[in-house]
Amino acid sequence: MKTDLQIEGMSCNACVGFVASALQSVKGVDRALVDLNTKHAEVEGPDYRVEDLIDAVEEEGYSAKVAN
Ligand SMILES: [Cu+2]
Repeated sequence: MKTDLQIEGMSCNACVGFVASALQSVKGVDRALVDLNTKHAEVEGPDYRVEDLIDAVEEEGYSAKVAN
């Protein structure tokens, strides 16, 4: 599956790193590409819960919603 998230609150590449590792640590996620300029994260993996993605981002202090 694949999910496009809109992320709010990122201001630099460190933020991108925090969000990317949070997303990658979610069970069932293979990879997460986070773009600072577009504020989007593209997540791919065989099986994960979208709510878990959003929770993981929020735990890092950012907010996320499904963009597609
Ligand atoms: Cu930052």
